Amino acid sequence: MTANPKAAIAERLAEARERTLELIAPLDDAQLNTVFSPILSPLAWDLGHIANFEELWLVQTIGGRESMDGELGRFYDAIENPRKTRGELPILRDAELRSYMADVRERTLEVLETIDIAADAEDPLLREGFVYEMLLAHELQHNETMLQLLQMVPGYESALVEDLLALQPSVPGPDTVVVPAGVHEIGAGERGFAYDNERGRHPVELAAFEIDRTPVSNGAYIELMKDAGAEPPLYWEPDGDGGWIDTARGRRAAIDPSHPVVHVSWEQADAFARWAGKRLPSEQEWEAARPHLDGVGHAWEWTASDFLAYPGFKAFPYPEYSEVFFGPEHKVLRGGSWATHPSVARPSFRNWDLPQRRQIFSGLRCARDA
Ligand code: AVJ
Ligand code: FE
Repeated sequence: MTANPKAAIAERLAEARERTLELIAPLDDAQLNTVFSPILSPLAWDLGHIANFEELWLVQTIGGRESMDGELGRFYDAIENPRKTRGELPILRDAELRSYMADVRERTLEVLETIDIAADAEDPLLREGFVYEMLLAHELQHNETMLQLLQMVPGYESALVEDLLALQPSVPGPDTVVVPAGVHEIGAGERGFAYDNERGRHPVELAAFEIDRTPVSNGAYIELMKDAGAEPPLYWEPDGDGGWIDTARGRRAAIDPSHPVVHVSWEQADAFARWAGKRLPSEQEWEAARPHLDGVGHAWEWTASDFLAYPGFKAFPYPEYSEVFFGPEHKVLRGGSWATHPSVARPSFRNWDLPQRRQIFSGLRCARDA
């Protein structure tokens, strides 16, 4: 790290890009262009979208420059183009894609030299370097989306993925912590980077509750399958011997019963909690209990909460990040997974998805009224 804030930003942008490129290094162009699932984009779309988002915010909006190709933005608009249509779009591919990514980055660094990112900068996009933090978070979040897709790529092997998976904790459970009734401050404070949906920080009164110290393990989930006939997580297949194996990335790997379960839907998570005589925590309970919890950051944890605006919500800097997704159709996930870069997973960070989705690295932890 360096003391010069602009050099520090440039360095972090470079690190995020290195991670992006490391993830795709084992793949050829044909694999980057392949649609593996209707609910995920081809990797080439994520790459072009990462660069186009950067061009839009750091070059056009902040730098006041014209777009390099007026048409491109349309194909990389996530709202206009549902994931299942992204394979047919005339997106950038192969060498053209790589040079667009590099050209945008060159312009980004030129613009960075000309602007004022002081803590009290007049433009809220620049204050405390907000728009750069947003860009970094965006690329790193898309790294996780890419890792979701990479689970579907047969033969994909990466030292980075192996290293991250090797950090999976054992989650012995069920050890619980009681959080007494009281008022808890929920959401991100005024200072520091956060998305609009994490603000404003507000008090929430919670009844006393008990919550597991660790997320649910594979072994515990297997008990639910045996006892209640529950569906397996995504990528699990029978091993032919009454047990289960993990087929993600086309392997046939043993399932470690002590690791947190992932790739379960909200319905599966909710069913587990009820089977265990418990329930899913609300996202407010999760955040209030966060200082006491182990195993955070290895699986996203489904909560009982719908993805809704906090009191006083104001869309910033664009309504398509959060606001258009508010409503009862999306459930909130908290925590972070092995595929989440640690800088993304603040205690106030809110993830969301449709309850039936399992391609995300989603597990759960149980709670109950105390
Ligand atoms: C917060 C993971 C639900 O992928 O839809 C990426 C993150 N938003 N680009 C998503 C996001 C815009 C978002 N999630
Ligand atoms: Fe995006």
